[in-house]
Order: sequence, then C-alpha cells, then structure tokens
Amino acid sequence: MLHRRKFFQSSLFGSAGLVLRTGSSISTPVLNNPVVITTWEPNANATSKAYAVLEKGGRALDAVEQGVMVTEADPKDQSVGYGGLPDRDGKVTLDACVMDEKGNCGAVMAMESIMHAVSVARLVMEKTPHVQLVGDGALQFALSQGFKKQNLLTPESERLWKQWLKKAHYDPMITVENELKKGDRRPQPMPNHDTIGMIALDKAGNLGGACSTSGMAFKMHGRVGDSPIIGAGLFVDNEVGAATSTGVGEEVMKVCGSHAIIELMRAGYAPEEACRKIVERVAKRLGNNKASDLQVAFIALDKKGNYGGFSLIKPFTYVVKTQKGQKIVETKSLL
Ligand code: SD4
Repeated sequence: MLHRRKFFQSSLFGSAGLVLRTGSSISTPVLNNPVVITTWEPNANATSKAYAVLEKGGRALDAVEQGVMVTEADPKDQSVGYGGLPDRDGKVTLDACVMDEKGNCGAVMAMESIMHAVSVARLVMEKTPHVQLVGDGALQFALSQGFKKQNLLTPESERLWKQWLKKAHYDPMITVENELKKGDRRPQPMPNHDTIGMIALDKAGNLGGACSTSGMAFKMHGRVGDSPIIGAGLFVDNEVGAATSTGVGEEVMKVCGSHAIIELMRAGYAPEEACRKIVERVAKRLGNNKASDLQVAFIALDKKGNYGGFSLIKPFTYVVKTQKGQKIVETKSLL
C-alpha cells in the first residue's frame, strides 16, 4: 500500500522514509549527495574506499570497483576473492559482475586463479561485445588483459576444506564453524559468508554497482550463484535505483531478486519496502519452514540517495556511508 510506505525508515539517519513517486521525480538527479551501501559489516573498509572515490567526484562505477577490490584482496575474507573457500574439489572459483549508469554490464563466472574478478567483469563490459564469460574463457580473457594467475587458496581455507572433506556434508546454510562444531542444526548466521554487493550514487547523480564472491563454500565444481547474474545478484537502473543481494543464490535467482526490487521501486516503493516484498516472495515460494533454514538478503538505493535493506532471517548487516558518516545497520528480517 502506497500510503503505508511513509512509515518505513530506509535510513539510519532518519532522513529517509521519503516516499518515491513515479514519473519525473524519479529521474530528477540529486547532485552532490554521494552514498555507498555494501552488504555485510566486514565490508566496512571496502565501503570507506568506495566513498573516498565518490568524495573526490569519482564515478559510481569506479567507486564500487575499487571498493570491492579491497575485499577481494583480503585473505581473511573467506567469501570473496583471495582466500575464498573453495568448491568441493578444492578449487577457488570466483563470480562477479558490474553494472553502470548506462545499463552496461559485465560478468565473470566460475573463474579461477585471478584475484580481482570485479575488474575482469568490468573489462568484459568495456572491451568485449558480451556480458558474461565463464570458466576457462573468463581466465583466458583476463590473461589477455594483463592479469596474472595466482593461487587463491590460502592455507587457512585449504585447512577448512580438508576438514570439511572428512564428512563432505553440503548445506548452504550451515556455517563453517558449525560444520566443525556440529550438534546444532538450526540455521545459523554465516560469519564467513559475506559476499560483497556494493551499490553507489555519485556526486553527478549517477548510480553504479558491483558484486563479487567465491560463492557457496564447498559447492559443486561449476556451480554459479546469483552474484554474477545481472538482475539476480545486481541491478542498476539510473532512472530508479540499484539493488544487490546476498545469501543462497539459488533462491535469489528464482525470483530475479535485484531486478524485481528495482521494478517495485519504479512503482513507488521505498528501498527497504521493495527489499521486504521480494524477501516475502522468496519465503512464500519456499514455505516458512524451509525459508527459515536459509538466508536471503537485499540492499537497495534509490536515485535520491534513500536506501534500505531487508533479510529473511537475522542477522543481516549492511554498511552505509554518506556525508553524515559511516554506519553499520542491522536490517529488519522476516523470520
Ligand atoms: C552465492 N549469493 O553464491 C552467493 C553467496 C553469498 O554471502 O551471498 N554469500 O549464492
């Protein structure tokens, strides 16, 4: 209901809760009001990096690429880039995509041996006639662009993989720690599961986004999740807003999550409520029992700098940085 929407706060600072209307107000750019918003609390440094680019007047696309690169290079982050947990065959395979203010996009999927998947995705967008390159083709393209091959499997991630192999039980919802501790089969938050989805509004009033992940730990070799899929893991429409996702990619893909959120925002929903609606759609499809066994979460940002997020279960956090500072926000959740 449109009239209910004004009660939703989509910002920690309380500035939002603004109701977006359709039509010309959506496409009116808001200038000099940069915002960057990123999935998961551990991506705070990445968010700061992106904001620094925006503050200097940089393009949203540059900001999100440089921000995501921070997490990709961090060996302690076991969900993204270097140090990402491998698939069940012990191979670290990366998924990433980018989308700019003109609706251009690029993606790599199941790519091995290259740390900065987000940058390869950007080059797919800028230098090829294609949108997606997968596996060996993505690697071959990256090498042709001067990227260097490296071993992305850190000793710590290898150790966890070898420990996992003892039981080789795959459950996308159980954390690595829980897998090792055992006992508690309730869904748990995924501390090591913090795919980076980052969306930004630059000073010129343009939007951009990027998403990067090593995907579900111990997945089947060749499995690709939502993160590099335009419309599922990320969508940017410069007239409306941007959205990105995290969680069990299979469920995000089944509802084309990020694109669906943009369409709701186009119809007038504020970012948080648009995210909520799509989480509800996921839950309805699954049924409550099954839905409570997994996480799906979204963040969204509109053309005016209003933002919000929503998750299926707790906890889900995002990091946001505006002129007012940087905040970690724990979102509301459905279950
Ligand atoms: C995937 N959506 O590969 C990713 C995983 C994720 O935090 O977001 N983890 O399905």
